[in-house]
Amino acid sequence: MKAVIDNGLVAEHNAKLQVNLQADYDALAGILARRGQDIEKLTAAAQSFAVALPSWGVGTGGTRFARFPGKGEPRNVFEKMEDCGVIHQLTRATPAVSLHFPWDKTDDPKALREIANGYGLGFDAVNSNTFQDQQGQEHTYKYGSLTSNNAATRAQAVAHNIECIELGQALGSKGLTVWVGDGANFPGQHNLRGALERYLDSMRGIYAALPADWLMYIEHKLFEPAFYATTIADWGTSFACATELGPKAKCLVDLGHHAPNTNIEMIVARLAQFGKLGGFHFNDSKYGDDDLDSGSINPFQLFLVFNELADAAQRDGAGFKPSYMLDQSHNVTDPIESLMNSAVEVQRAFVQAALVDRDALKRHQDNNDALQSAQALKHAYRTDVSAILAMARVRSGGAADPVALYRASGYREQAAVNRPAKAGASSSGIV
Ligand code: LRH
Ligand code: MN
Ligand code: MN
Repeated sequence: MKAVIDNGLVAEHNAKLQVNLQADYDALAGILARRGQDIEKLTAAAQSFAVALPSWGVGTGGTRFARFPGKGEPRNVFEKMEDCGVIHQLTRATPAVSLHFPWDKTDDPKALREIANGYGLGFDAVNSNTFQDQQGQEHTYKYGSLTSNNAATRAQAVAHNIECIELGQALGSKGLTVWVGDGANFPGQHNLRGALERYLDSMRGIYAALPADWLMYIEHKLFEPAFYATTIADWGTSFACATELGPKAKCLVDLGHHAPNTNIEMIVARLAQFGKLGGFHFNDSKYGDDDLDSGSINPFQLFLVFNELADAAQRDGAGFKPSYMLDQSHNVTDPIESLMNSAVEVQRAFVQAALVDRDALKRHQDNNDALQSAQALKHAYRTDVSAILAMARVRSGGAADPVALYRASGYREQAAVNRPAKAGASSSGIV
């Protein structure tokens, strides 16, 4: 694997932290042993954990109001791979990238695949984009794409999704995520049932083009840009459509796409129960689709989601493999730092959920002991597993403290020199 940051620096950094890390790790090993848990198993599990990076997350995102570009932002998909390479090199938890077309479109997918592979990166699901008009496009999406009442607009949106599948195939991707912002801003603007019928009709066309070993992920979102009625607003609609389309269609849960206080872990449990949980876009939020860093606002919710995932994995075995992806927008932090931290926070929730004593929990539930049931979860959640995460990284060749090493490496300062800003450029494609 090609090292973006000098491996000598990584070794030096880890050596400096080694004594303290080992002491913390040994102390935690003792605490866990008293609970009958083997730290080595947990560390191995942490090493096997992976969450994909959003290509659009390595540039500053911006809001509807402004974008304040950072220094040394990637200017094309190849530079995005380099930044993703740093994140994976230091965290060893992000071995895949989720691309977004046409933002990441390249004439040379072979070269992109080779460069990404060189950094130890593969490709998770590719994302289509029919929520913006693209240059030179014949029909506008102003009034909808896959749900448009204009047949030619729908055909154009279907063709774009099929092109995404073809691009993804050339890159070794195995899934297509379809999110549409289609909907209405006014009661009566469109026929609620008619819009969903047109959506399904369009999606059938895309589904028919899916290769045998591909999945299609339907991503729901409560609102925005449609503020009255979004066509695929909730998991119920997503589930109904995935069921209608067939076994290769599954539901994707973006944590930020729900009303505040929604019980997202229950949605996860429901989708898993009926075999339709396809994957995640991890992020965090306080109010809406805030796209804040994973675990930055409500880490307990993230843990509870992983608690359901651990339960589903226990019930359903190796066949249960939802796709884990980050989907965040970074406005006030260095995107590389945010993505490293977020990957570690998601990995933390995964390890904490693995700590839950499932037999004890079952016993408490069977005894209707609500207090002890809740404590069984809290006990796992309150355990500081930082030493496990750091040891997993070090053993896999990453950094004990990724953000500290990244800052010390001077990568961003060098990127600022190598990648002079283009006036008006938008690295994510979000304008
Ligand atoms: C929509 C969304 C979807 C898009 C991404 C840029 O809010 O979550 O996943 O593809 O943001
Ligand atoms: Mn998303
Ligand atoms: Mn979103």
